[in-house]
Amino acid sequence: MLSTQDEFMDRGYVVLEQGLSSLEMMLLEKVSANLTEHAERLLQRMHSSEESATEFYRDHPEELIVVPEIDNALKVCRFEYIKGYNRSVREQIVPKLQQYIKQLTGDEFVLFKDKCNAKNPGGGAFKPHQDVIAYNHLKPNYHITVAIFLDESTVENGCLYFPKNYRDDLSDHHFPVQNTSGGALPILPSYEGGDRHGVIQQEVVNQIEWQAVLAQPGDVVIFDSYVPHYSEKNNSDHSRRAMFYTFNAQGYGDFYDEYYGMKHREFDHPSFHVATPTRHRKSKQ
Ligand SMILES: O=C(O)CCC(=O)C(=O)O
Repeated sequence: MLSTQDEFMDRGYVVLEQGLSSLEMMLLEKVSANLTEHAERLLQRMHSSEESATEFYRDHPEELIVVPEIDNALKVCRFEYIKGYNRSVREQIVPKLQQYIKQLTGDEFVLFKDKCNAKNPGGGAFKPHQDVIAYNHLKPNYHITVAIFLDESTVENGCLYFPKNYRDDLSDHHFPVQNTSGGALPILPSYEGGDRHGVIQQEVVNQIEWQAVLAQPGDVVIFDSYVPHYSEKNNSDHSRRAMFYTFNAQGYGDFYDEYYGMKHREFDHPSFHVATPTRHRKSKQ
């Protein structure tokens, strides 16, 4: 049987059941409730002033970033910049996640970005993608994300799907690789531009054996930025909220402020909307 570290290196992800305690989950529930309320107020404000998100964020570089659902400008699809906004996350949650990553990789990692996906009923399908495509404009070429589920994540409400082992499935191909601190990892062919920007090409998706990764509140899924993943729409009556904290190796430097500086200045940049069900200016919706 593989150790957790070997499983992570082999497959690109691991699940830590109940990786966060009930106290930590209570804290995150509180953060999520406060920030969701704030995010809803921001969407109302942009809607009633008819100010575009691009204009709003250019003028408010310290604000929580909110992205609405593709078919409803007032419904929060996700919010971001959680550490920038919330001290308890910064001081209590981020250090714990850093410890987990150190146990897996032996290295120190720093926070690169963070977000909470609301995954409302009827919304929120994410097409198969590699996260690294969205980060390629910045120096670190390897990232590790810790996904924390605030709600039970089921097939019905749109859980994540990961490959059993995509590198084995695709071993007959010679896709370009990037040399990273996690090894030589492939960049899979994806569509460029438009609404499918960053979505892995269908013939490659079809060659991968996918599995649903179910999770309870408090479970933690840790995955690198090369492992392909997707999720379906939420077909239940309740939201499936999950937070995603993405880190890069400290040796590359700390990019959190640069990443969110760019996001506040260039809200519509296609790199920030890879394979997501979100509304932005270049979307046809
Ligand atoms: O929240 C989800 O269902 C999927 C999230 C995801 O794949 C992403 O944000 O890259």
